[in-house]
Amino acid sequence: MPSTKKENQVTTLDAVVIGAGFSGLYMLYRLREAGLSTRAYEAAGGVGGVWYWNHYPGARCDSESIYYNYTFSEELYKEWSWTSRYPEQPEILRYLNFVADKFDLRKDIQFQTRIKSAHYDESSNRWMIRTEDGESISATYFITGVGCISTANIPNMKGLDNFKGDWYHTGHWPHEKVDFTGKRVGIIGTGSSGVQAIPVIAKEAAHLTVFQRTPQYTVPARNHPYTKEYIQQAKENFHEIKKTIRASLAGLPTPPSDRSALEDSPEVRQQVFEEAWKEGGPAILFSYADLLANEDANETVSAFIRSKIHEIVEDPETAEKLSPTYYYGTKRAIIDTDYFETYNRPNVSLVDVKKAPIQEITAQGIRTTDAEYDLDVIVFATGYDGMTGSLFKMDIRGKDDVSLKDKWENGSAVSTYLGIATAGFPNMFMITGPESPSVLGNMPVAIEQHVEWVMDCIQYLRKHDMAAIEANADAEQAWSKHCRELADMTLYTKTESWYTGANIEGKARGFQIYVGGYGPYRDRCTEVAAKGYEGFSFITAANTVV
Ligand code: N01
Repeated sequence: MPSTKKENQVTTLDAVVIGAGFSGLYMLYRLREAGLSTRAYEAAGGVGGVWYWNHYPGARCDSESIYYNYTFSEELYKEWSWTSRYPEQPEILRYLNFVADKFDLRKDIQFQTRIKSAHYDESSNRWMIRTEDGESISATYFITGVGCISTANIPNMKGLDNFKGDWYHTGHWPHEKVDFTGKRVGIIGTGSSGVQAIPVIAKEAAHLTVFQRTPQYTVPARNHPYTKEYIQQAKENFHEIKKTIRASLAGLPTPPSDRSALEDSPEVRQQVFEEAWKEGGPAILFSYADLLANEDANETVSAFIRSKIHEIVEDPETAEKLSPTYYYGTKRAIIDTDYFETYNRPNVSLVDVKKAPIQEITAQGIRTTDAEYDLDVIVFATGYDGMTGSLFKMDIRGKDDVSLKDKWENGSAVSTYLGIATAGFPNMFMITGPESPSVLGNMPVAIEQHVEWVMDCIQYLRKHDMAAIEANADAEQAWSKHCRELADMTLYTKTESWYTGANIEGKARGFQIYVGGYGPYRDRCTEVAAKGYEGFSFITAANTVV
């Protein structure tokens, strides 16, 4: 439903939810179920969040589908049947539309509406939220479900406006088919998106040139269709699956090994890695306990994957160019279908743009410092301004008119309490905000935990007749410190990646994700609530702080 100009209208609601992806849909469902007047605002023309926009060729989830869904409703779980181990984007989008229909959510979602600002008014303890087309909404609770990786990073390359061909970013892919037949295509970026798109585009294009800055480790997904029996078994095990993934470290049922990679002999280790390689998916990352914590342990798996690259890629020079040197897993661990094999195709070439950087986009294509490449289409698989990008797109202001962007010093001083709340912004809740475990696992599990915690908190406020809740500055500082200390115990902070903000020009560096795992994080959040929301203050209806 396109919105119309509504400049003078103020809608009054109990809660406003931003986004209609996995987070927004479930939050809306729970708030409405609890009897709160609620509306979700969504910039896209339909539900799905990142799965609405990430329509690029080959887009697929890298968590196994029977776990990559909601588990709050047994009925929903049993009504939906996934078709393959790793779901394709169109199937995930169909699933989210199915959820929206089943729970009749669409009637409370305003599509094609971007939120411009959200300002907290201390005298009334309410948020005033404004849309880009001038509508104002006054709400008690302001809840962001904007996604951790939803603001596209289109590098500021000289000359893009002059390019005569078409160009696309993977995260804003058109919904109509982009036809690469007979075209000379260039793709920039070899992260999760590039690694998925490259093999598919290569099959269609006349020629594909991959502009690679950092080579990537990726392991075979070994995707396959599910049998009816397998799906049936998952449905029968619904309660067990739900319990296991909710208590797990990464929202998946496979428990990570408790062995060090250095405890095994090279022969045993090789066998362990070979088996994980054969199994596909994330198995290799979980094969030893210390792969992300110990440099020598990490080198064992990194070297194994490099040896596989040399086995698969026929041209030794290309294989060498494709071989990464950073610590495996410290950029997002990728799973693929025929990624390295694609470089054996005669219509694919690899350009190392670390060695010869891109100088400019010309009318005809891309010019690097040592060559010019004529192209009909350029695909930017250049990622996202993660964690804070989508929050900063809105002008969010808390007490004393302080903006979130200023409080967090444009990203260099992000601090939250539990990744859900931040001091000075009462009644604002972030679903999978910075300093929550979010992207380091199977997202729907993280999302459900946050939504349920927020819902319980709101119920608590209503039951105790409290106007607002606010994170305390000292609790927040302690949480942020804890997050940094945990991250520093891992290898994550030793690699430049979007996790550390290093992919965005001028963005401050810092690892803004809780690495302690979903299960322990859930326990901590539950404990905080059980202790009467320890670390938070309450504002009474009479506007006193208790
Ligand atoms: O983005 P990325 P993504 N010149 O930031 C390169 C999730 N996701 O969209 O590594 C040249 O990982 C950049 O190079 P470098 C998942 O969490 C999940 O692929 O910075 N190159 C890199 O190669 C993932 O982690 C799924 O040196 C430039 C690439 O672009 C996150 O989204 C699928 C450049 C960006 O990689 C982001 O993944 C897709 C420049 N100026 C995404 N700027 C699944 O579930 C950037 N690059 C499967």
